[in-house]
Amino acid sequence: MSKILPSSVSSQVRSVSGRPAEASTPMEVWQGLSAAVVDAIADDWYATEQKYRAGRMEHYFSAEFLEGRALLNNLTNLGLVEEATQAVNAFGQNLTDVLEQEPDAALGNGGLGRLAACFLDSCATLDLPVAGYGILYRYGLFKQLFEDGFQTEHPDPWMEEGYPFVIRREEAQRIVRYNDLTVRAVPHDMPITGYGTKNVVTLRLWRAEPMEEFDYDAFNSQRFTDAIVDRERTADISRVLYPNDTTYEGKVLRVRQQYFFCSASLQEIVDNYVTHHGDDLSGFADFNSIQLNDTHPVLAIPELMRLLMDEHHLGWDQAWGIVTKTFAYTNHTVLAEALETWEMSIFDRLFPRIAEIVREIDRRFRQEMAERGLDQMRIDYMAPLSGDKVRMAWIACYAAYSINGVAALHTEIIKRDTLKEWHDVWPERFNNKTNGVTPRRWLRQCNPRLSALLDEVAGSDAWVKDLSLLAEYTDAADDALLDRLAEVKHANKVDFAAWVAEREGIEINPDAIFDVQIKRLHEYKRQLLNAIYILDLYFRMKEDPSLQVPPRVFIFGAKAAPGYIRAKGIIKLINAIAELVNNDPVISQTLKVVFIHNYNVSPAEHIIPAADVSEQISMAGKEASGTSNMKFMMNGALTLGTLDGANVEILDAVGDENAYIFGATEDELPALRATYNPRATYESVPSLKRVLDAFTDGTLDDNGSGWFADLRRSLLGEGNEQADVYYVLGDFAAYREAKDAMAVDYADQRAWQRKAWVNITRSGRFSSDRTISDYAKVWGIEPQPVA
Ligand code: GFP
Repeated sequence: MSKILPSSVSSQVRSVSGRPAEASTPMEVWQGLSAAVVDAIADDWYATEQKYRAGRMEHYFSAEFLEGRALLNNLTNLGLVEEATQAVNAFGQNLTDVLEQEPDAALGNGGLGRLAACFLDSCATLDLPVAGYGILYRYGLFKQLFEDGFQTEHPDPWMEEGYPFVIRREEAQRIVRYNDLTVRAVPHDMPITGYGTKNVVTLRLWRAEPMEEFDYDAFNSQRFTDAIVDRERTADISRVLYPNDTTYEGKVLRVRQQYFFCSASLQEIVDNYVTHHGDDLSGFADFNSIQLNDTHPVLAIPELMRLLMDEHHLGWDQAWGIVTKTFAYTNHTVLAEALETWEMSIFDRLFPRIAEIVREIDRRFRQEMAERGLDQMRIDYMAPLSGDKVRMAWIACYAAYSINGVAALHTEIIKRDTLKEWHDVWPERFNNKTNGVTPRRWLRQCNPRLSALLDEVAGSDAWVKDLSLLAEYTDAADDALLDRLAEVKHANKVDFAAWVAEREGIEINPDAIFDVQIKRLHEYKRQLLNAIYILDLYFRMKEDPSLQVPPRVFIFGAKAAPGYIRAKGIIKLINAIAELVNNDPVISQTLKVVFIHNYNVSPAEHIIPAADVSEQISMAGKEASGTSNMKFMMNGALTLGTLDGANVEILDAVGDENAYIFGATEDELPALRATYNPRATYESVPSLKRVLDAFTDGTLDDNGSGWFADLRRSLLGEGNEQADVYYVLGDFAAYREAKDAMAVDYADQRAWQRKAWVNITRSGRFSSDRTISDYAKVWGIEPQPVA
């Protein structure tokens, strides 16, 4: 392993700042140290790329890669943390301060994008020939602030000050053509290092740039705005992560983005094939497979058809034969948004040739299904085109050689419901790939204390590359070890409390139970259920001051999609409850509510090691997998959850006595719902009425927005709207019982620590290394370590 020498760090810092390293700012030191890391891996990165490009490769297409910070992750993977500490100490700087300078690369919304990032880490660690492809968004996920408890959104220009881990490859640019615009796609590569290996995976992010900087003639004729019109239209393509697509123009932009990175990536992959194997494309699928991370990259299917037919002169049947051996598709949710549909008029407007190919896919699909004997209704349901809509998921299912869900229960649901018709025709295409998370970032790096303890217990760091090794030590939990574990958790909680005090201005008690729910804000994830519990507990304590309640801190982190008003209402509600609880002189001695603003990857790294309780309370059947549940488990928090997504498998791994499971199950819900009356539940479950009435009786202030009344209405129903779609009130009593029991159990610290230890040591199957090893079998790739 090449080592970065202190002299290399200081000279990199000097070249960034133009000053002696001692006089440079922490930001300049971050830049210089990062450049030194890139320098240290450059040869290995190049060697990996050369090796991979010559053989069979997997290409991971994803509109999102939620990478977070890179420097500490790279230092951890390369075993350079000590050396970097010394290098910066040598000129009077402190590594922690330096690391805090780094912006998060927030090129994703939540679980789907973070999963892609964990996957690349595992591919690198396992030496697997994989590359990632996405978009270099200038603005990542919006920055969230709270103003009067309301979420406000602000741009996140994450690489404006320079970002050494992204390297522009001008020479590898491609041209992407739309009917109304031609643009350059310029790749920017991010090295993804693995743990204890020389292999470095490439994440290639495309940036849209104009063919010409500006229109010189227009500028010279003082038509300044006209001169830059095309430049701005082009820049729009890679400007923001998720343009608002509620309007037609927003949809056009979103489709443009999707085509942009698919076309550029495929052009490169096809060219690479020709370079290594000649221009007979018939063997393309022997060397290339492409994983479609959700439907966002599905335009790659007609685009590969176009490239094979129009540029490489294959006939339809031969091209389709290749396409159907190339693509695999992952479904991440059963919610409607996973099944993207676009107006055909958008395709006609942007790329008539792709539109034509999609129509031909549709025609042939209908013919093939008729030959198979499917009835017309079913054919109409499954066909790629429906009226003026293109159904992207259906194109994916038709073309993919493999279709997977992301947890066992979710895969069963898509086979049974969401993609049933497809499963009926091609059952062999379906398989499950339960998600995982990388133990490098989510344990080794974010929880150094626990990591050191595990090294000691296991006698080496081998568990970092094979987390299943920890299972051997489940029974090693004697009193001495559990004392150490308790010390680790307590120290993490003290650190976290200091971080919260500084960042949010709220004092919390490190001896309290830290009860955490961090994930995108969505009604199905039921942050509202958690909020209702807290308000109920508050009223119970007000009513009976002698009630014995252990100190508890309820911690939230979540962003709501800017156009999702009800989700924003839930944020405002939780902030209002926080206001009420935290300002009550008596109650606040025992309870605190903290909503961490601008939740992102790096806050998660502070929160997770300090958590006691992991809230995974989605309505059963709705959370495809969840991945924070796995991160918490690895760090010794106990799951309080429904039998949903990967919670089911977590329960299976740890046993009933080491998790707190409540609520209606997915197979019980249809019958329960048939007779469910939320209003009756509200009337009959003790104190539920009191809580919901507090939404609107002046106890909580929504600043006149009417949002709390809307939330109440969403639960109790009014007019034609279906009430309590996510069964919040239905599950409330069971949730309260489980959560109360958990708080009581916490008092027996020894028993609690034992449960935490079981969770940690049984988390092996939730390492993304396991997930990726499973995918690698489907992809037909083997480890390719560089010498
Ligand atoms: C989505 C699903 C999650 C799943 C991830 C990764 O993430 O259940 O774990 O994808 O497969 F909903 P979010 O959009 O919920 O963040």
